[in-house]
Amino acid sequence: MTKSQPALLSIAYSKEVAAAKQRGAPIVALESTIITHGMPYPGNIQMAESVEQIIRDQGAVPATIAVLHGTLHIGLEKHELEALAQTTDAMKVSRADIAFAIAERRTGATTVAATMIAADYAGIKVFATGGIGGVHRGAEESFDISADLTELARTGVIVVCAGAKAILDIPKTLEVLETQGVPVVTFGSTEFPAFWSRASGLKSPLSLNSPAAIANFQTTREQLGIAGGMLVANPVPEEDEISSEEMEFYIQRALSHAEEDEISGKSVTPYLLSKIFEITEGRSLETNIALVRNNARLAAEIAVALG
Ligand code: PSU
Ligand code: MN
Repeated sequence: MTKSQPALLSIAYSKEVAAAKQRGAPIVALESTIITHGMPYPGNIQMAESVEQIIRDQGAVPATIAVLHGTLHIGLEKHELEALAQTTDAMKVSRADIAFAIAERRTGATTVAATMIAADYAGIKVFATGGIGGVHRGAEESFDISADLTELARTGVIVVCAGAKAILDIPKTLEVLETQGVPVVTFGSTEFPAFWSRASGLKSPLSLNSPAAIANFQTTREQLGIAGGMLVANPVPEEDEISSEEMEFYIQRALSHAEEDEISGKSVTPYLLSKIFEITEGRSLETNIALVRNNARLAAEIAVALG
């Protein structure tokens, strides 16, 4: 066995993704941490299934990515997706530990960073999610900066999100992305969106108005030999948003709970999301599902435009 062929690496493509790869059809990657750690059951499975269908309706093929009992899955069969949505002990895996989950035969839900790694491995160029990880508020003390940001700098996948959550420090998140050379392109607006809200008060570094223009921009970067991904921010539809003033009130409450409960590290994002879900009596989840669906549509259009 040569050094470049690890003994245990086992990968499974779903039937649909394998067929799409064979005929060169556009594919959109989807993450799984949003399913296991981002939303409660059964809202999570409803979201995951409807998002996959939206991608099919646009003429692309969905590839939900996860590690199931040590096998890296690129695309999940329906029963696998359903089982994952009800798993309560999946690891949340990023660049640091996706290989650990495979080597130790564990089940791991992939974050944005780990999903990008798997998508790139499978030759998938576009990925849809809700929000990315970023620089947390108080990062000057905690050093809590998501590995999603450095992954965007190194791995050539277009990530479509609804901006960064206001539970993060959005100005610092944009600064780190700029330092890392990651283009941040807001679709159809000059303002960078804040996940549940269309407004963040911050100007987007770049803006484009069509999926074809986004595809063309990434292709041009590749032609220049610039490695790395691109962050596309797609504002939540107006009818689904929660205003930033209202959100700030909920976020402050969630943050003070997190401080009281001494939450740190990987648990911070899932904890804050579930607190906000409780505080808003489920409304934040409805907005979350609506924006992921909106992102899936745009990601599929970009994948189709890439050809
Ligand atoms: N944002 C969401 N829902 C999520 C996440 C982010 O709206 O579920 C997940 C994503 O998988 C993202 C991860 O990659 O949280 C970031 O976690 P961390 O901050 O620990 O890097
Ligand atoms: Mn973190």
